[in-house]
Amino acid sequence: MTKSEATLSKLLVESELGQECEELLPSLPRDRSVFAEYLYQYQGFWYPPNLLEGILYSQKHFQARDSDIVLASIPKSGTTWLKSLVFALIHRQEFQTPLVSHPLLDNNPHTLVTFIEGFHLHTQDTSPRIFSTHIPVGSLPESVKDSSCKVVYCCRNPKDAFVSLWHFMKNLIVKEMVGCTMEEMVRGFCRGSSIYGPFWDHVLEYWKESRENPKKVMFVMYEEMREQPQDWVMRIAEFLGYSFTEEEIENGVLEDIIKLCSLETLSKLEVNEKGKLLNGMETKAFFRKGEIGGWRDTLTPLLAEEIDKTTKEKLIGSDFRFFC
Ligand code: PAP
Repeated sequence: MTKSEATLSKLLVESELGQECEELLPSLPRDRSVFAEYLYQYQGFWYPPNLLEGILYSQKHFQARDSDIVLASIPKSGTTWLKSLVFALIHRQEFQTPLVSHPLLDNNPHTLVTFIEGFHLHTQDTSPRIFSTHIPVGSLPESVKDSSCKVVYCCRNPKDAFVSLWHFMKNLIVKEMVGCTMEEMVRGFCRGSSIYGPFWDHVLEYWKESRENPKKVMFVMYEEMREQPQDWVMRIAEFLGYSFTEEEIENGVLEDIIKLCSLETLSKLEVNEKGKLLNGMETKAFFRKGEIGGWRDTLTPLLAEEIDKTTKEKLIGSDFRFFC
């Protein structure tokens, strides 16, 4: 077993499960998967055991504060980028020369923002606290729903998100993936049995929540942010109560933040080229092409059609449309 096999395996499967999770697992539907030996279905969504453990723990113990910021997404929809942008915009007074000296130059965005499902591993005493999560809206800890904390949800079109996940898993050489064909993984993705899946339910539930509760949940699209980053970062800042002033914009503060957080800048930093997260994952796995419609290089027309078919079915009755 190579080092990266060992570490991912550790992240997804082998961490010691608490008693509650051990007792719950046998009662849950399970499905063979490439992400772990089995994914388990809990409250309508699919997880490897140790992420389920983290979700159960956070549902019980996570205490949101009114000032907290929660960045939510389903994997591979722009999490790393959103984390860096929000961290930089919230802390822009403290770090006024972001292109010269800034925590994001020496730390991967995932280490600066605490993952709710893993929050028992970290503490964070700054205010506001910034958290991230992939937990579906219906399974968020009650305190997130009950407090006045703000949630920003980032979505991406399903084909690019799938392809990004495929490359991520391949890069980490997941033991279980050896021999797994893309057809099998597309099939699992479309029937919902994918990490934090069903993808579409995840997106649609946050979309609905953002419509019903727009002061609480802001819904952004990766593709729209790629096309108009200035506009969207300003909107996110306003939503969070940290609007940019005209003076800041004239002085290039917004522009510098966007440059600092760009794929081009972040992916070339040593910490992101050669670093590792605490769980052993290589930071370079989080940066690839960041394209809109890049799925064409990886998916055959037939597989793309399969995903499109599921998208069409899932969107029946909804006013939501993916960017492409
Ligand atoms: P995560 O959910 O595991 O944290 P996430 O960051 O959501 O992953 O997704 C990674 C994708 O975001 C990659 O897309 P790709 O595979 O299609 O290339 C990655 O390249 C892209 N990405 C990472 N950082 C940035 C950034 N700063 N700006 C734009 N895209 C980015």
